[in-house]
Amino acid sequence: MKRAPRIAAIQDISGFGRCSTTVVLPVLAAMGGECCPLLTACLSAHTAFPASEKATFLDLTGQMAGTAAHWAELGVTFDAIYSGFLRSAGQIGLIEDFYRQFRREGTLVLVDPVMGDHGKPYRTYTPELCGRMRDLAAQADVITPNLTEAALLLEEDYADLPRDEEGLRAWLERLSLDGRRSVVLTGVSLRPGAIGAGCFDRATGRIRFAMARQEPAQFPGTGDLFASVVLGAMLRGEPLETAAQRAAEFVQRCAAHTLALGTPVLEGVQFEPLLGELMQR
Ligand code: PXL
Repeated sequence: MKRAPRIAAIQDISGFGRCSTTVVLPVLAAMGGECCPLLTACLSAHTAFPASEKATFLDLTGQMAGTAAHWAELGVTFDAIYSGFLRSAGQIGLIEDFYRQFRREGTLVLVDPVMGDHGKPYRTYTPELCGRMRDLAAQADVITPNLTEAALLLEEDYADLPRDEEGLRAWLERLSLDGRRSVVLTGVSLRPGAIGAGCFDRATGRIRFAMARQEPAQFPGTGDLFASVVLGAMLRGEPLETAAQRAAEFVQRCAAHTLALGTPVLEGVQFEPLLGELMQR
């Protein structure tokens, strides 16, 4: 019996706006993965939309331990455990419990330390929650921070962000915790017109940059898209830098396609018609 790589995806579901589960699940499925959502919350839409009293948020923290217990009873095993946007320190404790229950030799643990963007933490990310995210990320095999999140993980000022390759290499080394975890640092640009990721691969100790053409807009949910493609590719056996290159190019093509169609930026990228590019024939 050979089954598809199985992923526990610890994410919220935001009904409108293309992020978290509505991105992670289709992308991993297209790449041949079986995605099992362990839902943290149910929202009407992602939080980048303007605040509205009509926005709904249902906290599902109370379901998480019971879901894990049922999965354990069913004898479910996972090839990867992937977490993203989180709401509370309590959820992080539950993920640590989940690692204790389900992490085995060879389980790939990816923490996307979603905490902020453009130099600022998201409004729900308190210093305490950022500290706990740092603890969680310390247990990961791979992390996929953007530059804002890297600064928060390193407790550096965003104003002191490295601007050149040498400085980025130093941050990548530090983010690797002495080579213990792989790092895909997103939103990195080494020259005008190109953007992508700096990668530290703990398997080789090497740093490489995976770049693609920069499109003139930034869409919500592209961090989730990037991390999901990286994970899907790694579960197919691709090395980290190949996985990151695939992700950088896919996100660029989704952004270009969406810009050509002209839909609102807050609705995220129209990745759906391009999912076929991720499939292996
Ligand atoms: O893309 C990360 C993310 C996930 N889930 C929710 C969000 C965001 C980013 O803003 O609001 C609810």
